[in-house]
Amino acid sequence: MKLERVEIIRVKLPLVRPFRTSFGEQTLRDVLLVNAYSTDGQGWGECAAQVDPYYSEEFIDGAQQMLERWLIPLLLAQRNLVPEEIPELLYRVKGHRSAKAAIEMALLDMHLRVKGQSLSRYLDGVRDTVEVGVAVGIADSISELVDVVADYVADGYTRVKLKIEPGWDVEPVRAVRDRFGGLQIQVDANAAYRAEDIGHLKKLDEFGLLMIEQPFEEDDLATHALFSQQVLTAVCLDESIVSARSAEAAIDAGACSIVNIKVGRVGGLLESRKIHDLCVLRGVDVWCGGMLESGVGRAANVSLASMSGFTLPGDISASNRYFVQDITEPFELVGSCLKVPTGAGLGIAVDQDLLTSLGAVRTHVSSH
Ligand code: OSB
Ligand code: MG
Repeated sequence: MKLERVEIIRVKLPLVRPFRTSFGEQTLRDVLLVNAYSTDGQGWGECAAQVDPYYSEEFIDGAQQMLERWLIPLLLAQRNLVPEEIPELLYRVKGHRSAKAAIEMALLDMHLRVKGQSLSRYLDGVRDTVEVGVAVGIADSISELVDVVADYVADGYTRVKLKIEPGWDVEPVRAVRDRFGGLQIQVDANAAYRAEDIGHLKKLDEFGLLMIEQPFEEDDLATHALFSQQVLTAVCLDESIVSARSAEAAIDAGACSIVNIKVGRVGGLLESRKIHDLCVLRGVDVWCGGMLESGVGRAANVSLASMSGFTLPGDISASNRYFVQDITEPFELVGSCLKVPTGAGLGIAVDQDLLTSLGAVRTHVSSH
C-alpha cells in the first residue's frame, strides 16, 4: 500500500469526572486522532500522549509536531508500505513512542480494513469479550472515594485500581477494602515513592491486593527488584516498560511479576504483541493499561486484550466512565466485560459530524 495523505485531528472531550493521579489532575481528554489515506482505503489511530509531560516525557502537542515533521513524511516517502515494517522504518527517530504508535495504528487499521480482517483476529485473539476494571483517581476525602467506588461497583465493575501517592495510600485502601469485601483491588503509584518508603508500602500487604503498580521511578529497576523481594503483593511495572527489551530486562532483574502493556508507551501494537509473547514465554501475567482514550484507542486496547496472555482485567472501562459522548459508537459494560470489535481493522466508525460540531481542528499532511 502507498500512503497518500494523513489528517491529524485534535478535539477536546470533557471527562465526566476529574481524574487525579500523583502527577496531576485532568478534567478533559485532549484527543489526537490520525486518519491515514492510501489508494486502497483509510484507517484510524489515536495518540496516547497526555497534555503535560508528567506521566512520561511525551506531551500531545509535541507528538503532533513529531507526526507532522518527521514520522508521517518518512512514511509518505515509502513506495510500498508493509505494516510489519513500520517499526523498523520509524526506528531512526529516537523515542516518541506514542506518536509512532498512533500512525502505526492507523496504517494497521487501513491494512486490515482492506483485508477485511479484525485487529483481534490479526493478533490471534482468543476471546470475544475481555474482563475490564476501572481506574479511580485520588479523591478529596476517603468518604468521597468510597462513594465513587460504590458507583462503579453498582455499574458492574468487579476490579478497581486506586491511584495512590504519599499521604493517600494505606488508609484509603483500607476503607475501600473494609466496605467492599469481595472486590478485586489494585493500586497504582505512578512512580511517586522512593526506596525509603519500602517499609511503609509493605503495609499494603494486609489488603490482598492484585498488584502494586509502578511504585518507584521509571528507570529504577533496582528498587523495584528490592521491593519485590520484600513484599508479598505482586509488583507490576507500567512506566518502566517501553519495549520488549526493557520488559525482558525488568523480568531478568526480578523487578516485576506482572507487566502492564500500553500501546502508546511501547511504540505500537506490534511492539505490544512482542511484549505479550515474551511475557507468555516467561510466565509473566500481562494486562492492558489505559490512557483515557477515545473509542479509537479503546478499540485497539480491547482487541489487544483479546490475546491469550492478557489474564488480568484491563484499564479499559466503558465509554461512559470517561465521556458523556464518545466519538465512536460507545463501548458498553456487559457484566464486567467489554465486547471485542469484530469488524475489519479496529472495527469502529468515527463520527465525523460530531468531531466537527465539537470544534475539531484538522491538519493535513501530504507529500505535495
Ligand atoms: O498510570 O495507568 C496510568 C491515565 C493517564 C496516564 C497514566 C495512567 C492512566 C490511567 C487511566 O490509569 C486508566 C484508564 O484509561 O482508564
Ligand atoms: Mg499506571
